[in-house]
Amino acid sequence: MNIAELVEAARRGSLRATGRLLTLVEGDRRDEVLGLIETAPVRVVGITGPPGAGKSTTVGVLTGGYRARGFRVAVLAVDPSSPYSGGALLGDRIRMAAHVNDPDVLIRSVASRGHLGGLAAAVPAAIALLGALSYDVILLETVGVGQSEVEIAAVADPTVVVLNPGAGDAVQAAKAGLLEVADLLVVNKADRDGADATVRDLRVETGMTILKLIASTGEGIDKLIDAIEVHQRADTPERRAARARAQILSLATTRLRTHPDLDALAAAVADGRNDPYTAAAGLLGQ
Ligand SMILES: Nc1nc2c(ncn2[C@@H]2O[C@H](COP(=O)(O)OP(=O)(O)OP(=O)(O)O)[C@@H](O)[C@H]2O)c(=O)[nH]1
Ligand SMILES: [Mg+2]
Repeated sequence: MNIAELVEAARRGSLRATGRLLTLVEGDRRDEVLGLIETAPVRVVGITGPPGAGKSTTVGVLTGGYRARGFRVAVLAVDPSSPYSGGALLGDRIRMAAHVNDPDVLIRSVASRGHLGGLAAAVPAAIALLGALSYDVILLETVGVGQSEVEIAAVADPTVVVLNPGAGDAVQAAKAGLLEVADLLVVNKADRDGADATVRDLRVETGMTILKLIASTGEGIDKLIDAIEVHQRADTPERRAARARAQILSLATTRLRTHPDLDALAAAVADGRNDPYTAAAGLLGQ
């Protein structure tokens, strides 16, 4: 099948064709695919937080909640330590199993290595493709440990940060800059001791309203979906422009990092033949 045929098959609902197109946009045929599709607006919900906070479990129950509302759902798990296929945690597998045979749910792990331009370049293209293929919502899971390649806040609206009861999580989140990117803060595992204290601490620290969630039972998920909805309805041209600016900068930085002249310019600056100001202007083609 050529790309046009793949797009046609994906439009008719073939998950296999969609998967192959996603592989193409992650690689060196991105522009060919993007040239053939008409972009459509799609909601992107970012789910991030420390390892093990319950992000995948939250994504699982969110998927169920959105399906119950009639939405088509795509899940992109970016560089997960517990991928949805292969070595998935038993809990993940059971929770996502409800959706595995649902043609209106696509679950995809975005690999972190070996792709042109890295993840930062692959994710916006995948989002554009999925929007064109009439998905209503994309759930984007990334581990927020401070050096994530993807600036999730640039593509997601809202960015939901998932934390757990206990002082350690809030401190770690603050250190990793997670509190700054959070549009919504969730204390998951609220069945554990200390949830209310953590909610109070986070409220004092951020001034935000904190949602409590027990993702493993789904308790609190409707409130989370409602809060996501309220946030999306409040979107403004300014907020869209801020996200677009961050995306452009992220893509431009990725390109500059792999610029063919970078090594030669660096060598010239290192041995004094050039100065970094001139070299930087040269890199930007000025
Ligand atoms: N007690 C309790 N356990 C939970 C809850 N939500 C998730 N868990 C458990 O926490 C563990 C980690 O959950 P995951 O959903 O895999 O967490 P994650 O943030 O996706 O983990 P990584 O992708 O590995 O960073 C699993 O054993 C879950 O069953 C909850 O609300 N309460
Ligand atoms: Mg996970």
